[in-house]
Amino acid sequence: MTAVPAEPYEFEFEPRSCALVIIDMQRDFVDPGGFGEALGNDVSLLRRAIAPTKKVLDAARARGMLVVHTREGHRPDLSDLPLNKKLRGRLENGIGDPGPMGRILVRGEYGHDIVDELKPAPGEPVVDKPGKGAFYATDLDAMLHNRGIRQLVVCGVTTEVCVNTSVREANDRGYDCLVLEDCVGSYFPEFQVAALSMIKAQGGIFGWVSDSKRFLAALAQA
Ligand code: TIU
Repeated sequence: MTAVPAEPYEFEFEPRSCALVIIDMQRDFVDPGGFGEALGNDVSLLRRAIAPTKKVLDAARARGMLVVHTREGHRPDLSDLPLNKKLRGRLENGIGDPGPMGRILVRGEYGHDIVDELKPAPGEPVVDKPGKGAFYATDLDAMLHNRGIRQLVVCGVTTEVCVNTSVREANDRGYDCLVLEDCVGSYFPEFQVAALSMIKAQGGIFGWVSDSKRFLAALAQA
């Protein structure tokens, strides 16, 4: 057992029962010229999570931790795209439509895939999810359960949407979550702060918050 300094108190974990989960680091959200930027967002606020997440990814791989990647997106026939999600935002070019990097958030398209810097290694599971939460309509829970995973270290985007939703889903399923604040990003600086505060408030109501430096130092001791 090793302990990561964190808020609201130290996060104790064992690497063999802890997985690194990287949420939706997809070109459409993160890359200049993608869907996220086309919606008027400043993607640099998300891109700054890439370098620290890469360090955590390399360390987790070296330590033999389970690494899981998620991608938000839909089948090419859009049969798993609910009408409310399709219509939301009244976008001229929304999910399923042609976008700057292929059909927006459609599986198999260039923009839907994970950025080169964080490309999944052979053997690392990639969970394709139709919703914001990583557990909704996916086999993530079975995958973690079958490998004896009880705790998650969470990186990815966006902090208040898919990261927060996934952490809440994980918490209700019995997983402890540690969110690394420099490895998650939001298009809205105020949401970054609020979303992390919501996780660690009330004694860690949804989980713990630390950063890559503190996690890497603890992992090196484990
Ligand atoms: N992955 C994820 O967070 N999906 C989103 O749609 N996020 C937004 O912040 N829009």
